[in-house]
Amino acid sequence: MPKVVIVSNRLPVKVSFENDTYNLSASEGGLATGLGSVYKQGDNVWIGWPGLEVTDEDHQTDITEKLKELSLQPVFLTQDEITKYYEGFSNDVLWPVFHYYASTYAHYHQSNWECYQTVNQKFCDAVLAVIKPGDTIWIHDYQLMLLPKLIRDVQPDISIGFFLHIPFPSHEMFRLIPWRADLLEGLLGADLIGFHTFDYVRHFISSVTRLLPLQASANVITFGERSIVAEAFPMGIDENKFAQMPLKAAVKKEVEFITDTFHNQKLILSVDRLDYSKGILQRILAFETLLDHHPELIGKVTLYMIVVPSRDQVPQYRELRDHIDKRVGNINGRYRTIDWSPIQYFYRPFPIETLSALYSMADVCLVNPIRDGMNLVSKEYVASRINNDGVLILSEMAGSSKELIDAIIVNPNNVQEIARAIITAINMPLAEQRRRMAQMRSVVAKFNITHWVKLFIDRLTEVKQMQRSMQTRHVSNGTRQSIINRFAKTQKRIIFLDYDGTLVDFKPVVDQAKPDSDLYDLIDHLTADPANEVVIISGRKHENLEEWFGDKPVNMIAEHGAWSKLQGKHWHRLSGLSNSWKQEIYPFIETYVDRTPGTFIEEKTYSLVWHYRKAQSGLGELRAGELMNTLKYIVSDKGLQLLPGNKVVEVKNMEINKGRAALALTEGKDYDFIIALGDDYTDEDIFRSLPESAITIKVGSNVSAAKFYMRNPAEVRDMLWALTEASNVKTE
Ligand code: GDG
Repeated sequence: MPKVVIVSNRLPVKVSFENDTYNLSASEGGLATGLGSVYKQGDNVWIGWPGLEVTDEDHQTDITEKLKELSLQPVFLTQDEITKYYEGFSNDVLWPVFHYYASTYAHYHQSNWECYQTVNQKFCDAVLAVIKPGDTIWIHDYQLMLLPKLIRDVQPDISIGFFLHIPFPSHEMFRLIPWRADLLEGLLGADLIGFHTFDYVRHFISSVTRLLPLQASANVITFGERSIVAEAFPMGIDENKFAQMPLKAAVKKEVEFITDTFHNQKLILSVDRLDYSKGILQRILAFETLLDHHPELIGKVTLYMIVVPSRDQVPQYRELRDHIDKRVGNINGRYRTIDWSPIQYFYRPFPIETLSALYSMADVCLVNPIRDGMNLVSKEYVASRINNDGVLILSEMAGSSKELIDAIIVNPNNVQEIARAIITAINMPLAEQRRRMAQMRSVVAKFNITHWVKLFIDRLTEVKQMQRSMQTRHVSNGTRQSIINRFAKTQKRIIFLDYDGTLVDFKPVVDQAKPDSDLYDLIDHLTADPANEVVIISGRKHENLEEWFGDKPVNMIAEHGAWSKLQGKHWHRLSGLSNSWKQEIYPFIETYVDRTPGTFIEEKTYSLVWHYRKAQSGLGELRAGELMNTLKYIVSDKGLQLLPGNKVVEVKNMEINKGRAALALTEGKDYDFIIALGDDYTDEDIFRSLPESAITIKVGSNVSAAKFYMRNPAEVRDMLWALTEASNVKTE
């Protein structure tokens, strides 16, 4: 039975050591709850660090055994590894860079990077020790970015998913990291890479295509033989748990106590881990601004601020804590009255019951991170509002702001705006609160943690199936041999060969893609067999094909079918076509040439082509999209067709079509072997028009109507050479 292995830096468990014995208790985080339905089943397991250093081997064995009962498996780390891999690299490079704090907080030390590699390898060893072919691995977060590739190198077919819980920054930020390519390659070991928002997906794909020699089509990255999907999976919470908590006696008791303490006051709640990305200082400043400008609120509003200790051995975090202490002290000192303090500040964790009581009764929840991958606190507040009242103020920099659009959305750097949002929130009419909260509650209820887990796992299965179906369609040795056998048995064959991208690789300059001597040799061998009729079918100009293949015994179809030349005859132009439209369209395309350095127009008899291969990466694609949009309307009533190609946009007469041209050559002839190879959008017409018995092969991994696919021109040539050998045997 195949199993699922979850891997994260920390195991969802608290381990404490008392009276020479280890006590374990499960930690109740949202992720642990959501994944509970996965890792507690059958042989499934969750691998990670138990959260403390254990050097004694007997103790390690003891912990391992106890964890096993909980379906958990430890990776033990030394203090040195924790300092370098976790604090030094994960939290001192990846965390600040991914939260846009590169210049203030990132420190790039080679030894920390080396340790990050070593520890990722340690996790890899632990995973490899338990997995079998057919299993699924789901890796979590930025501490383990190298792990997908490390596993893939040993288990090439295994199914691997990766989810990043923090933002993926713009390429401009990400590229600052000295080891950026290794990190991307590490992630690309996965089959499915998940992020909280679509923006992070975009940033990731643009980093991949700019920093690595790889291409992506929409959200699919082609990496060697694998198609890797990057997608947004906004993480949810255990909504039901938060909706049920306020009904519990313990929580009701807490609510009573808090109500007694803060009666007649508007309570503003904030809950965060201590971190510079959470906007804690900005929040205090906004609250101070509020009191400065609205003295009528003195004594009537309280900021209840919970900060959960985190990483406070690290100097930057200690500094932040000191700063918070000081500012809170200042404000409380300035405004405090005998029975009121403006800020109730707690630097410690609270039991979930207290948290729930606060969520369920706070008039306002203020969530204003400077950057936050998702932010679960905002969703927990919403889920706890079972009466549909209360107001959420939410930073536009939190991933959750993409879903909780009925919150009051603020820019966390705009202290004045936050202060104004607090005023709006405390004065918001109940009906308005209910309208907004009901909307947000339905979003949080639907996209809960169970939904998130299911969506991710289902998509991972789909991606794997897609990869496998590509693999079965790949012309492997077996398929190749059966094509050759069929070829050898036949007497009247026609072979359609597209040129660019099929017989030769794409070159930066159009005219550089001239045939080489190996290709000429190959054509000579193919045409030496009288049973073979070879057709070069291309979008190139007929002058081009004539220059290259004019003296070869081949048929030629140029400009996608506008021109054709049968072996030994003259070039013939498709009749009844007009190209007067070119005068009108040319100036449109020319404006794109003027605006986009490195691009040019190629003019053919019945088409105009805008080439952008040498344009700045990204800009060319952007302009191509614009150009397509502009031309879409202009061409529709002119009988023209728009073709997006490999770094080109082409406009041509609709009547011209490679499929029709191919059909014209095959119709009424009794070929017993038809094969067509092509890489382009336009070759799809050939694949579709040929009879069912034809062998159609797409070069490249995009979706295609072809029956099979090959990876590149080298594979194509290899197979054609094999065919010539088969026919040599026959003609001897
Ligand atoms: C990372 C990303 C992303 C807080 N105080 C107490 C307490 N908590 C719980 C909350 C919430 C969790 O901690 C905090 O989650 P966040 O999402 O707000 O933030 P990070 O810890 O930074 O998490 C973040 C997340 O990963 C998931 O992908 O959303 O963007 O940075 O669940 O309830 N729980 C208890 N007492 C407390 O005092 N019991």
